[in-house]
Amino acid sequence: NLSLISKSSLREEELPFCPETSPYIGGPIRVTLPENLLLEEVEKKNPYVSKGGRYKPPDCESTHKTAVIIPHRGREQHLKYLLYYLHPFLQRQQLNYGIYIIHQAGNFTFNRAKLLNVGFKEAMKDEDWDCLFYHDVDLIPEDDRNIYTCDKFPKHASIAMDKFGYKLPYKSYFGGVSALSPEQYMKMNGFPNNYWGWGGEDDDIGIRVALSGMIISRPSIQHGRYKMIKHGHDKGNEQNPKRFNMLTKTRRTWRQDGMNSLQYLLLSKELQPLYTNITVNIGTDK
Ligand code: UD2
Ligand code: MN
Repeated sequence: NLSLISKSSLREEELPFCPETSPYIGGPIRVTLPENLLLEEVEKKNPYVSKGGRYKPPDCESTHKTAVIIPHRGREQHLKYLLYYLHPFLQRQQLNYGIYIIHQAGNFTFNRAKLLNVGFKEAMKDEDWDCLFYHDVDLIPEDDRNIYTCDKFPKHASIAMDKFGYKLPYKSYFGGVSALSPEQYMKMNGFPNNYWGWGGEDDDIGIRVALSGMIISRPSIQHGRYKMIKHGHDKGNEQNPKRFNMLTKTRRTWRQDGMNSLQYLLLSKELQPLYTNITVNIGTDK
């Protein structure tokens, strides 16, 4: 029906921009982990989320387009809780957003930073995102004044985590949740591809920010609060013994290792109800 189509496209054009500060923001969030939570319940609670985990405010035109990139393997329970909190959180901020799970295929050693590079590349194929959040699967934001948009400089959002007593463990710390615009990301050649296993990649990323002439931006310590779901060490993500040595070389390696050297095999891309799942073969340590 033509008249209907033109009517609906007209309606979209007429939507006013969302206000600078969303009226739905409520401040602190009490995070609990309800037992027996089902993904279907999370779906029912988020009727405006469309296939692939995409959302736009229904009543105004958002001025922000944010993709959330989550590195993942074998943490389905954590993912369920994160989606349960993150969808309503982002909707209260009136963002145009999408959630991407970057799933490492196989049992080779995990590589968080390389998965994040894949997430950037694949998400940018879908949409001209103006901000990408790089998000551990087990970190739940505890205050929705922690706005998921980008700053003038790369942002480290998880400044206050329960596991570090709601304090920054050290000044250059960049782990957990961070946010960069595509321009900021490319300026530092993305993240390193060669950190296999646990640790070091977050510090390398922090060093890249400085080496590419930028500084770290952060929310306030009251707003950047996160709860980390308790967990042990994963099989396949053992501590990387090379990390200290590698970190002394970042200055020499960052221009060659990153987005400009990224290689992977995309195995599948599925539009799930609450997220886009990208399964990828990223190879293994040589
Ligand atoms: C810290 C940092 C994290 C990263 C890591 C070192 C915090 C809160 N986070 O996390 O950003 O720098 O140290 O590498 O301090 N993952 C899987 N499956 C696995 C292994 C990892 O999905 O088998 C993903 C998942 O999104 C997880 C993230 O990688 O949250 C980081 O791994 P972690 O949670 O085991 O490490 P953690 O808590 O020490
Ligand atoms: Mn963790």
